[in-house]
Amino acid sequence: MSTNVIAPPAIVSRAQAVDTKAVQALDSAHYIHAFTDHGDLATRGARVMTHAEGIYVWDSEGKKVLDGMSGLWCVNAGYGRKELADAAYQQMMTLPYYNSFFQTTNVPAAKLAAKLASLAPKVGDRSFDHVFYSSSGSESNDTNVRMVRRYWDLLGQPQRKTIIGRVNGYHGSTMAGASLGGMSGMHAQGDLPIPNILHIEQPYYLENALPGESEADFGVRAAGWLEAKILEVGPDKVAAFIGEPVQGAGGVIIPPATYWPEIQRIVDKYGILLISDEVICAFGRLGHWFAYEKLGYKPDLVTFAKGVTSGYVPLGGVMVGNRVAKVLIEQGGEFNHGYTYSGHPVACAVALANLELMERDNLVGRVKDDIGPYLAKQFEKLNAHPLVGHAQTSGFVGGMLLVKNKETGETYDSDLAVGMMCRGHCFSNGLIMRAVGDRMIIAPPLIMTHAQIDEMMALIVKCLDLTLADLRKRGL
Ligand code: PXG
Repeated sequence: MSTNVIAPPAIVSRAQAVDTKAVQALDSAHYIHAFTDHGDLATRGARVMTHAEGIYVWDSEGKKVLDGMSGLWCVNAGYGRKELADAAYQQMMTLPYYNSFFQTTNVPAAKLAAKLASLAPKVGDRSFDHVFYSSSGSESNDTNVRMVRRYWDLLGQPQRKTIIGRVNGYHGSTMAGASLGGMSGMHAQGDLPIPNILHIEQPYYLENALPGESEADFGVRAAGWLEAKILEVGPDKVAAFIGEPVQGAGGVIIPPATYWPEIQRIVDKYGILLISDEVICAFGRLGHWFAYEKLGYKPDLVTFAKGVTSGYVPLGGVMVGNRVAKVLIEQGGEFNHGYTYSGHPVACAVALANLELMERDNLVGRVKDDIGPYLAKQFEKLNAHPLVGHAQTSGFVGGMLLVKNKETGETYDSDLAVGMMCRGHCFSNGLIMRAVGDRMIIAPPLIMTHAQIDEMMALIVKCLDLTLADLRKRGL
C-alpha cells in the first residue's frame, strides 16, 4: 500500500474576522519583530496571519498560501492537529508548570527523555541516553557551550575552550548562538563572536570549489579546513566543532557525501567533541529521526528544537551522548546551569503527542521512502529552468541558486535582490518560499501528498517564470 495516503489532520483552527488595519496599527506601535527593518515594515504594514490547516496558512485578507517553509522549518506534522491541542489542554489542567531544579521532575519530561533516547540511533560507541531541556535552539546551543567547557574542565583540560563553527552556519540568536553561527550581519551587531569561538569556511560547492574539482574531492578538502584550524589554534586548546548536518538558514547548503565522514575522522584524530545542530534537520526533515544517522557521523551532542513539537509550543534541548553524560554525571557534581522552563510539562506533553502522531502516520518513513524521493525528482526538474543554476533536495528540504548565466554559473548583481523579487511573486501567487540571497529554499510540512507536491512545484515554476519575465523586461 502506498504510504502516500494518510488521514487528513483533524482541523481545529478556524477563520476569524480580523480588522487588518487595526492589528497593523497595534503591531507597528508596540511590537519589535525578529530580524525586521521597522522603517520598512511601517510603510507596508505587517502581514497578519490568522489561521492554518494542513499545509496552508491564511492571512487576515483571506489569502490562502501554501506554506513551503513549515512556518519556520518547524511545523513538521502540519497545522490543525487536534491531538497536540488536546495534549496541551490535558497537561495544563493536570500540572501546567513545575520546575526541575530542586530534585524534582514531572511525568511528561521523564517520559519524553526516555522516548528521545529510544529514537536517537546508537552509532559505534555512542549512545544518547540523556537529554537536557531548554525552550529553543538558541538556548540549547548556549547549553552546549557551557556543557562542553564543563566537560573539559572536569577532565582536567580547562585550556580546551575553543569551539569551531562555520561561516554562514546558523546556531541561533543569543550571545553564544550567534557567536557559534557564522553570519557576518549578526556578528556586526553586539561585539560578536564572544571569545574563543572561531569559524572555518562552509562546504558550499557552488561557491568554494576549485575549477574542475569533483564534489567528492571538494567535500574532503572542505573538511580539511577543520584540521588546518585545529593545528593553527593548537589541538590541545580545541574543545569542539559544531555544524548543521545540512545548513538551513544559510540557504539549504547540502554538503558533499564525503564531508561529514572526513569531519568525523578529524575530530576523532584530535579527540575533540562533535556537536550536530539538528534544530532543523531532526524529526523527519531529512527522512530520519536524527540526521547524523543519514550523513554517517557520530556526534557527542545533538541540538534539537522546532520539529520536536512541530512548533506548536516552544521546546528545545540537547541529546547528550554517553561520552559527555558519563563525565558530567559521574564526576560532575552540580552543573550550575538550567532554565525556568527546562522540562516544561506542557511542552513535553505536546512533544510526546507529536512524536506519537509522527510514528502513527509514519511521517519520517514517508520522507525517506516516498515523498522525499518524489520531491527530489520533481525539484531537480527545475534545473532545466533558465533562471536556475542548481536545484537539489535532501529529504524534505530543497534549495536552488538563481543565476544569470547557466553555463558559467554567474549570478545577478546582488543589488537587484533577485531572490526577494522571486519571493514577492511567490507570496502574491499563494506560496511561501524563502530567499537567502540568490538562493530560494523550501522546507514544507512532512504531511504532503504527491498531488500537493505537484501543486507546490507548479507554483514554484510560475514564480520563477514571473521573476525571469521581470528581469527580461529590464533587459537583464
Ligand atoms: N540552530 C539551527 C540549526 C537553527 O536553524 C537555531 C539553532 C536557533 O533556534 P531558535 O529556536 O532559538 O530560533 C536555529 C533556528 C531562517 C531562520 O531565517 C532559521 C532559524 C531561526 C530563525 C530564522 O531560516 N533557525
